[in-house]
Amino acid sequence: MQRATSKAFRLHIGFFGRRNVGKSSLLNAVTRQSVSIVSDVPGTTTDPVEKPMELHPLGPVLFVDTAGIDDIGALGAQRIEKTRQVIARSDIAVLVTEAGVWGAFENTLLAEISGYKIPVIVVLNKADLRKPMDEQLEALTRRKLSHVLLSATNGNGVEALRELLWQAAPKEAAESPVIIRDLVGPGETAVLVVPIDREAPKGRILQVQAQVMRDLLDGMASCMVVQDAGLERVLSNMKTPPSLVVTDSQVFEYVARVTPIDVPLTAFSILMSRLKGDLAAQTRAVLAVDTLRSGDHVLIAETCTHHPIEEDIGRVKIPRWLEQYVGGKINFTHVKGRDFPEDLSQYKLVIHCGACMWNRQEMMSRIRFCEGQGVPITNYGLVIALVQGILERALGPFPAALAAYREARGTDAVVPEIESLKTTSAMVH
Ligand SMILES: Nc1nc2c(ncn2[C@@H]2O[C@H](COP(=O)(O)OP(=O)(O)OP(=O)(O)O)[C@@H](O)[C@H]2O)c(=O)[nH]1
Ligand code: SF4
Ligand SMILES: [Mg+2]
Repeated sequence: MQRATSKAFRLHIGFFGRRNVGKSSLLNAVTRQSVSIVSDVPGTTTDPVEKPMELHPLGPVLFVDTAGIDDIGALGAQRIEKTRQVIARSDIAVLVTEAGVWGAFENTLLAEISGYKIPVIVVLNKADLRKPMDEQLEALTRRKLSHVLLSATNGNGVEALRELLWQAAPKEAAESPVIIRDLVGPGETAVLVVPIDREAPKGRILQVQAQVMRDLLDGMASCMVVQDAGLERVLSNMKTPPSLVVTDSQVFEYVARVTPIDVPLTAFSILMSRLKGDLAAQTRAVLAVDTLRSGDHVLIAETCTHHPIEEDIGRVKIPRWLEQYVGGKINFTHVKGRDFPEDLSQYKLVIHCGACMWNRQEMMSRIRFCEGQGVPITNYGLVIALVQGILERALGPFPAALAAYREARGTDAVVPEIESLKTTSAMVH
């Protein structure tokens, strides 16, 4: 069977399944918005409901919620045909069902999806009501079907679904993830603050800085690169304020002071957390800093084995700032590259570099490893922003992470536009 060409460059992700399994609820949970009408009356969704959004780090996607098509007689051929058309233009299919629910309908749907040779992810929804029997899970594993236990009602499993979507995405999408170009539109300007101090590498700039510049160029945006000392002058000379200032987190506090409050600001390492890791989870984890007491153990991990700049941040600056913040002595352990303790039980917190040299899967597996041991893992830039009192500002460009932080901290969570402050036409190229 020939696949219909996707109508645009967005990755199309379709939600399919019987009526009432929670497809529309899942769309709302993934987008954190009320996009599709939910009700306990089977057959609520009659026509496909589309929601374009930024799904980091994949970039622009189009989620499509479809009508449940189990009861052919009651629904009519037209509705079934519409759902079929969505299958035909999907890049990834999400087959939604519930614990204990799998029959001829799911097998037929799966066969139809397989005909288009697109990856499929099975969601066992309503996990808050009941867990699947072992046999159902074993059958999915035997058939090599990616699956996730999820509750659209309480949100458990939604992050795992995002991860599976990332893994299932066609290679081209995964190879050119969005770093910054969703935040700075075509024709707009970003200011990048790159301090050149004793530790700066001679005659070159860091890979992460080069990657950010390249991503801006890909998005037809421009950038000004400036040292911290020149920032104030550059900003005051600009006729139009920049769409974003991105700084090396070592000079975060100073840059926050001289950048007008209405200009969005973040750090290279926070962009990296979004790209390589899980910004919302790493942001929630940074709250562990507030629970640190004198004598606690903290693990500081760096991906590069030789890197004087990060070494200075990891070995000198972060320890100094953290001890000042906590008001006591912390026991720091430093690890590099793939060295990582098997047993994390003595650590209250893991602080990781931006991992710009690693691929996302490697960083995510480290995050999952720490989470599996119940130890929060955060990121250099997030810790520095917190101890310098500018975390909320640094998260301004990432409303979903900011909401996750506020929710974890127990303050009013403002429900944001998902992941991205704005979607610009930069994505259309
Ligand atoms: N407890 C629980 N209820 C859920 C969950 N997800 C959906 N529901 C409920 O299941 C019912 C159906 O949800 P919908 O999202 O409308 O289901 P749908 O698959 O879109 O249904 P159709 O549009 O009719 O095909 C609603 O009453 C939801 O509140 C869940 O994870 N847990
Ligand atoms: S991988 Fe980590 S240590 Fe290496 S340059 Fe990137 S942020 Fe720095
Ligand atoms: Mg529905």
